[in-house]
Amino acid sequence: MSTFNKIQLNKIGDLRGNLVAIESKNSIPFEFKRAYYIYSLDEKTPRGFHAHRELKQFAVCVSGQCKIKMDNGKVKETVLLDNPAEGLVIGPFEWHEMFDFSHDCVLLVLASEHYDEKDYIRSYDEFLELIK
Ligand code: T46
Repeated sequence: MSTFNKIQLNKIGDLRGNLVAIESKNSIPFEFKRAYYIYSLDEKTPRGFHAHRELKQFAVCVSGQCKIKMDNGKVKETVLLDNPAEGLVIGPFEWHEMFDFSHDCVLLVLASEHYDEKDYIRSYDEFLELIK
């Protein structure tokens, strides 16, 4: 049983292939205002290294795979994302680091708010202070 919230999405498959739909507040537990994706990633160059103050996000590897190290200040867990029909909720005050990207990795992220750099906590020491 994981501390962090992995969600299985409904995969609709037929002879033509698969389709996965993600509905705001239905497939995932929040409304999203923004989508972004990261790709052409270097296997040896991790990303992330921050937490958010308010932002809720849902990350799904729509191609390839990667790992996300999750840390809520009490529990640290590495989550493998390797299935386009499964994603991970990244909540506020969850420090996250993405790494071990496959060459074909495309990580799609749905976010509850528009981009706001002020929402980022980019210092791990500050993160630990804030969650006390
Ligand atoms: C997160 C993880 C999973 C924008 O201009 N708009 C955007 O919507 C985003 C997400 C980023 N940016 C700019 C900010 C930076 O200048 O793109 C540049 C790269 O962003 P960052 O270094 O934060 O990228 P990652 O991959 O470390 O983190 C991203 C998200 O920023 C972050 O919210 O949780 O993916």
